[in-house]
This record gives sequence, structure tokens and C-alpha cells, in this order.
Amino acid sequence: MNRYERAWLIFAVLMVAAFLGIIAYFNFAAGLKPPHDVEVIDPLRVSQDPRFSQPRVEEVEPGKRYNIYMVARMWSYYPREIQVPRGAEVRFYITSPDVQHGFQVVGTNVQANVIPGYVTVIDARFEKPGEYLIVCNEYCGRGHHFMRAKLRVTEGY
Ligand SMILES: [Cu+2]
Repeated sequence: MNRYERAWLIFAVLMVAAFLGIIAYFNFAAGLKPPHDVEVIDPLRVSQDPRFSQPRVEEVEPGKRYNIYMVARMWSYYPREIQVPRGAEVRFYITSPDVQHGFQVVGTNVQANVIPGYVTVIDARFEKPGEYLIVCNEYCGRGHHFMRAKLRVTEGY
């Protein structure tokens, strides 16, 4: 075998080994895996789910823990305004009955895709009181740019 041919063959085999090694490392050693325990929901029956038939802020532990059930649809969020006290543990449950939306609380690191058929769960804590704009950052049709809501973080409970 030509020595260049042999060198390239060895190089290619080493590259494949390196790529498989990287995948194996992140899977087994670092434990990074694609999400596998995501709740599914029939997008046509979103309004029959008690959490989403009445989108709302639920006070789990006053001043400390809140669940927020939200529906993202063309082209609004429900509820349109939500309020939580600063520093509380906030868990968002969001779903979409129509197309994919992008839930983003501007000025924070809260941002996630909302995909019909799934319940998106996001944990957050807002330390700075004030009003935050919630937008849709995934183009979802003609009224996409109207799709927004408001988060108010209050000084205390
Ligand atoms: Cu949208």
C-alpha cells in the first residue's frame, strides 16, 4: 500500500474514533442526553386539561413557590399578565394548541421552545423587581409580532 494512502487511512480511522469518543464521553461520563421525560399532550385537547383550560398563576407556597400555567397560541399568551414576588421559585408549564412558539422573558435567561404536543417546563427565579416583557421569538405567522405578555416581579410578598 502506498504510504500516503496508509497515512490517510490511519488518519480517517483516528478521526472516527475521536468523534465516537466525544459522543461516548458526553453520553456516559458527562450524562448529557436529549430530553426523554418530557410530558406529551394532545394539542387538540389542551383546553380540556384543567391546567390549561384556565391558564393562571398558582400559589403553591405563598411568597415562595409558584406554578404558572400558560398557553401560547397564535398570537397571544394566556394569561396576558402574570405576577410573582422577587426571589420566589417559579415553575412555568407552557403548551401550544397550534404551532411552535418561542417563549422568552426579555432581559433574563428564561427562554424555551413551546411545541404543540408537549408541555414545556421551565424553572426560574426573578431577583430584580420590575416589569418584564414576554415575547414570542419563533416566527408563528402573521400576528407573530403582536404575541406578548407581561411579567411583573413585585418587591415582596
Ligand atoms: Cu408565537
